[in-house]
Amino acid sequence: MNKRLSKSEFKAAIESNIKTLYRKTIDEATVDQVFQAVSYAVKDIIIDEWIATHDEYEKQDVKVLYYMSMEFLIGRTLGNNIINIGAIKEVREALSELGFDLNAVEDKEPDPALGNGGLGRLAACFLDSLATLGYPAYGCGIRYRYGMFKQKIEKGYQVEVPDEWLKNPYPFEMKRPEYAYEVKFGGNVRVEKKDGKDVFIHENYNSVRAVPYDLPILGYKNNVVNSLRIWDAEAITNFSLEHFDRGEYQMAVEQENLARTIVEVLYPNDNHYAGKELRLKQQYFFISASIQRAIARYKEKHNDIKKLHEKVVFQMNDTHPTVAVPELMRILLDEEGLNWDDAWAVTTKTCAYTNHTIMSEALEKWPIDLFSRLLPRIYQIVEEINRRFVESIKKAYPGNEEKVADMAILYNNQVRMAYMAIVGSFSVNGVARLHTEILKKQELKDFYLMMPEKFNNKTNGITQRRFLLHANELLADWVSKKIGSDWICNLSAISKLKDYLDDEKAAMEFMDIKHRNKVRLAAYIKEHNNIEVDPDSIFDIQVKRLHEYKRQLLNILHVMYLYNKLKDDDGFDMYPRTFIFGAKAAAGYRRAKLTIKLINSVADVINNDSSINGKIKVVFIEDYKVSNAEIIFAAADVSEQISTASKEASGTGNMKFMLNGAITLGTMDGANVEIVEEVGKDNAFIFGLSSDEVIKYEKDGGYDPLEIFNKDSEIRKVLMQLTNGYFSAENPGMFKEIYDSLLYPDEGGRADIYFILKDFNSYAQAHERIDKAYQNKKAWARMALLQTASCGKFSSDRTIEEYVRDIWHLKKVEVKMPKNSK
Ligand code: GPV
Repeated sequence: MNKRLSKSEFKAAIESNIKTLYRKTIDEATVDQVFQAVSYAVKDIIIDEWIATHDEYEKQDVKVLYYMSMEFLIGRTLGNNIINIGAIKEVREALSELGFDLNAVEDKEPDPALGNGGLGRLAACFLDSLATLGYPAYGCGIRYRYGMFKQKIEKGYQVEVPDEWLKNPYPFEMKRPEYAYEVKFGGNVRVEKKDGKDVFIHENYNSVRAVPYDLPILGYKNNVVNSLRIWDAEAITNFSLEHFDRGEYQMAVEQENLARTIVEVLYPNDNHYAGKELRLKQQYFFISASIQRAIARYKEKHNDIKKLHEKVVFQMNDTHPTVAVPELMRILLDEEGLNWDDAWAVTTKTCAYTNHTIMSEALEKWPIDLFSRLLPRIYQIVEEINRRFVESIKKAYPGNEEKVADMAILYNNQVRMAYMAIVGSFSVNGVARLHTEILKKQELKDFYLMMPEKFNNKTNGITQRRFLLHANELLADWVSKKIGSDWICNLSAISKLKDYLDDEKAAMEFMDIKHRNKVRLAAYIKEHNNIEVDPDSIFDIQVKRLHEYKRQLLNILHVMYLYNKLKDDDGFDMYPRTFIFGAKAAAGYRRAKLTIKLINSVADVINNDSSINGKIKVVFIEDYKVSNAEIIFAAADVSEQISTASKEASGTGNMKFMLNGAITLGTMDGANVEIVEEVGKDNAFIFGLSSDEVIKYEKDGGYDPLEIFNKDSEIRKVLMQLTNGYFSAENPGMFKEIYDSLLYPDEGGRADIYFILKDFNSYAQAHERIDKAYQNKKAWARMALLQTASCGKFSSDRTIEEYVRDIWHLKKVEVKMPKNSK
């Protein structure tokens, strides 16, 4: 860090910004205004580094990664930016002398929520790591006017409220109108012969202008500033008199509408494909703009487009950006004049694909009529990609028509996006070892057999800079005091904490910090839920999107079971437990929303029953998001990672809890497997079916939840409470749907498809082990400290280094700042 502002320089900058932005003095300013003023002061420093970084990239003519994602769940950036420019002390003191508290100021930032959950947050962690490691990269995404909705809980029900994150100007973004591109939809394609060659002319289309906004992504104290480029849409036609005169009013209205709707809102679906036309428009919109820009940038310095892959790599975050494959082909064929084979060679050396799920309901399969109507030229190219691919299947498996049916990109009047992504990419990766193995052996077996060299694993990771350094200052300081601060940029160094495992004083300090973080969360809960929780109870937390496969239902059914035991069984006792939930349900996901209502109904009854002496409290934290997640992870004792084995591709919350010293209660699913490998199976609470067992039941049948229901009176009692109004006196039938789903076959002919009753007893036993373990304070402290000490592998820095080594082949860049530049 060469450039530093002193405390008094920050003070002066803040005061002067208040003056120019609001014509006020600092004593008249609101906290909101101070947030803006501080942000501009910080941005001013960032800009110099941003310029220097891009100058360096230019000078070294580096290879650039374009990380293409429909979602970037970056969360608030002011606090992180202050840390990363190394000015936390100066800014905090400057503000304090001006009469403001930095935390309160940070709280005024809207939480940019351009993502749903794990997939979007992973993209944000990756950007953080790329910048910190000094790799040239752009995030490419959409500037949704409304991000993930805000969740309100009213009478126990989720209510969605629009997220107006752009209501006030967002101080860190920069509009870059000089890099605007046109993106075309609809119309038709006319073929003309020109010099004996077919030329494809797209006509009668509607179009919008894609205009990028850049958000700075700061590396940690290294002067590197990459960009997250999010695209806004503007109308190309404006309502000029000319158009009225020419009768093009209709066209002008249409294009205005297209521009307005295309970036209006993030689809709030996680792990679910809804097949909406507007969603496909969003996909093509940001992909076309991003690729047009990437190619224009490449051509500023290079004239051989056939070597594009030497300087450019496109990573597709799940299948949502897969139109990148035919869009790149279109540009190479129609605009750069390459022949098919050359264009295909370039494309398949430039694109790479990450798979994030095996859930069949998440697989994108666009109806051909919709796809071809919206993207006629792109569809022609997809047809040709498919025709050639089908030929190669036939060559590899002569006479095997089944293979063609199983693998063709176009099948059953649908475009199978995952298959196009695989065929068009040089790399296909899963996000945890188990997940990648399932892809290779089951879901994508045919593709793996045909092109094994493409498949690889990249186990997910998280950034310790946000989820420990920023989220848990007390613990971060303590760790640095014990072992130095290497862990901030090299998380494997945190294993040095293992020297303290049997140091009782250290373990007690660790638990004391946990306690203080529990007090902080308890205060948050008191303020937001008006529920008193005891920081001495076990904080047992499940926060993540609400989805049946994640099994929040198993968790709350088990809470009901414990409550029954406390009421019915005089011999039963338990250590006080606070069960904390946080989860948004997709707006149209009825059963998920009903589960939220169930959790809140159970909470109402239990929290108000004084006969159980506060042994159980149930809290549903409203509006779970990145900013409150930071408070939640820091305060957890137990991390609930209880998905049906094989369903959670990786999970990343599991890693955030581990980093903060919470112990995993989980199934052998996703990255839990690797977490257990790091801490040892005696230092995790593992239960339930294995993924092989689940897959076998799914294939061969043989599981009947009614058998369990009939045999097990405790489970039966819990289930009956779903239909007898025990937790919903006002409407006894309210939870009947959930009851039915557990016992009776669905349209697919199976009941309890997430094996909740099957895993119930094993889950309950794991909870008993926790109850027992927690009562041995010393042993628990050791186990908790061991979690933090063992999480080195789960840094997104490690993940990024693996992507670089195996897929992206980027070169690290150093950015030096002239001394005292201003
Ligand atoms: I596909 N994931 C997500 O958050 N949204 C999606 O639409 C899809 C996947 C998640 C997986 O469910 C997690 O297991 C995984 O950790 C995460 O993506 C990041 O890879």
